[in-house]
Amino acid sequence: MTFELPELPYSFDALSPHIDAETMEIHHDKHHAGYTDKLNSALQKYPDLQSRSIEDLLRDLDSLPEDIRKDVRNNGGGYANHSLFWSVMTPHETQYDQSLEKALSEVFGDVDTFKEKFSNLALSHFGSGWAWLTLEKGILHICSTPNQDTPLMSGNTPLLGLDVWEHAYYLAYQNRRTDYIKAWWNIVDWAKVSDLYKAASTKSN
Ligand code: MN3
Repeated sequence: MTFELPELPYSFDALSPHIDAETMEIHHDKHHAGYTDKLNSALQKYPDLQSRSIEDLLRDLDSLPEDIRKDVRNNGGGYANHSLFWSVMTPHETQYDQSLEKALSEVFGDVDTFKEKFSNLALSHFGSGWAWLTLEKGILHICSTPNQDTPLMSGNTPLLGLDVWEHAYYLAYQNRRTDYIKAWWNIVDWAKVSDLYKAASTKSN
């Protein structure tokens, strides 16, 4: 068994004007496909590992053979991060459910303050990486990770992730990461994030 590049749940131009079609096509068909291929080739030598889930591999990097650990970290991380990224965006208007709204308000004050803090984190992250909303031991947190590192590596569950690598926005926004982040909120799939929150909080209870 090998890992497969998930299909985008919408067309390349569906998220436009917030994310343009050309960026989506290159990002999915080249970048995400590249991480997928490189992950599979790293695992080729180790058929036993191919049956493990990507979450499982990333949660336990130290248990992997040293010669592929870095490749699984970078490309497995890239594989998992982008799979989540496509799934938490949508061209349709969505609403968060009450349990997520309540949890966000408990931690951050209200949803707008959460968005502001998350945006600031995404903006101030130096270089390539991701901004995250995670569930850690039943509590919502925001954090950022460098490169393709993922909260899964620390045993936490990512609920929402924003790719701040330049390849995610440079064609349309050039150096204006602020504008990209601001536009991205228009295409967040709150229904999906609410579902992920429910699933993760059921598991951690
Ligand atoms: Mn990317």
